[in-house]
Amino acid sequence: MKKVILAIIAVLTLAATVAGYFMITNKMQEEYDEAHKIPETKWLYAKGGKIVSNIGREIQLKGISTHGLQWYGHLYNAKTIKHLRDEMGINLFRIAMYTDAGSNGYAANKTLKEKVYELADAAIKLDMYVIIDWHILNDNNPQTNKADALEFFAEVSKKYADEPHVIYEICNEPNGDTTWEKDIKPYAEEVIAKIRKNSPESLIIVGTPNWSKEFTDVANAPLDDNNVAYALHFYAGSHNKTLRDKADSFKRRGYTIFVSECGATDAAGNGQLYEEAFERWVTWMNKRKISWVYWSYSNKDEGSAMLKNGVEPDFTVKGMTLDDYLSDSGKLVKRMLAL
Ligand code: IDC
Repeated sequence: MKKVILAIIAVLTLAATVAGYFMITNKMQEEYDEAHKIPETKWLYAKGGKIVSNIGREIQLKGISTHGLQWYGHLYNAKTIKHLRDEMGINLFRIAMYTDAGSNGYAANKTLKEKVYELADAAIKLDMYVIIDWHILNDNNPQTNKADALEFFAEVSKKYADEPHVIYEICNEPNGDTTWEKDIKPYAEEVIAKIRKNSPESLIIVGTPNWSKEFTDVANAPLDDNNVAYALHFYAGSHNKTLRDKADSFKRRGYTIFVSECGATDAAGNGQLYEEAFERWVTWMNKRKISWVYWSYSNKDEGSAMLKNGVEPDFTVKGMTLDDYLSDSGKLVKRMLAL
C-alpha cells in the first residue's frame, strides 16, 4: 500500500514538473516571438507570381485610373481621390501621364509633372497606393522618349525614395513593331537602374509587347531585378479567355502579373459595356489576387468614362456623393469593386 502511494506521488510529481516545464517554455516562446515580431510595413514585393507584404501576406490592390492628365487634369484632386477611396473602396489610384508630344504629353508639356506630384502626395496622405504611369501609347516604343523617361524617373524616385505607397509603371503599352528584346527590355533596364539608385525597394510595373498582352518573349528573357511585375491590360469587349490562359501560364512560371489598366468596353475605350465578360475577368483576377485598375475616371463622351458626359462633381456640396454623377461604366465598376 505504502509503495503504491509513493508510486502515485512520484508519477504526479513528474507530471507536474513536465507540465510546468512546458508552461515555462511556452511562455518563454511567446515572449521571444513578441520581442522578435517583424512589423508589417507598406512595402510591396512581387514574389513567385504574387504581390506580398514584407512579412509575406498576399496583397491585392484595386484601383481606378485617371484619363490623360493633359485633358482631364481639372477633374483630379485630393477630394476626387478621397471620394473614390471612401465610396468605391479602392486602395490604389493610377496617374496616367501621357508621354508623346503629339498628344501634348510630357515630351511637349513638362508641367504635367506638377500634377503628378500633387496627386501622388494626395494619395499617399490618404494612405493609398499610387501608380505613376509613364503612359506611352501613340509613341509606340518606349525608346522614343527614353531621355525624358530617364530624367523623369530619376527625379520622381528621388522625391519618393522612402515612400512605399508609390509604384512606378514605366511604359504603359508598347505597341507597333516594338519588341521585348530589342526595345522594351533594354529600356526597362536603364529606367530601373535610375529608380533603384534612389529607391531599392519600390515595386515597378513593366509594360509588355502588343499593348501589354504578350509574355512569351518576357518569360524567355526576364528582367534581372527582384521587384518587378509585368503588365497585363485587357478590355472585356476585345479580350477573353485566350488572354487569361496565356496570363495563367506566365503566372505559373512564377512571374507576377499586374493589371494596371483594364476596361469593360472594347479596346477603343468607347461604345457598349460588356458587363458579363468584364465580370468574368474580375472573378478571374480576384480568385488569383491579381491587382487591377479600371479605365477611366473622366467625363468624356465615351463608354469607358466613369462620369456622365460633361458633368463635374461639385465637392463643395455637403454630403455629396459621386453616385449622382456616375455613368453606366462608373456604376459597373462600383459593383465590380465590391465583389
Ligand atoms: C483612350 C481614351 C480615349 C483617347 C485614346 C487616345 O479612352 O479617350 O482618345 O486613349 O489617347 C488603352 C490605353 C488608353 C486608351 C484605352 C482605350 O492605355 O490610353 O484610352 N486603351 O482605348 N489601351 C487599351 C485601351
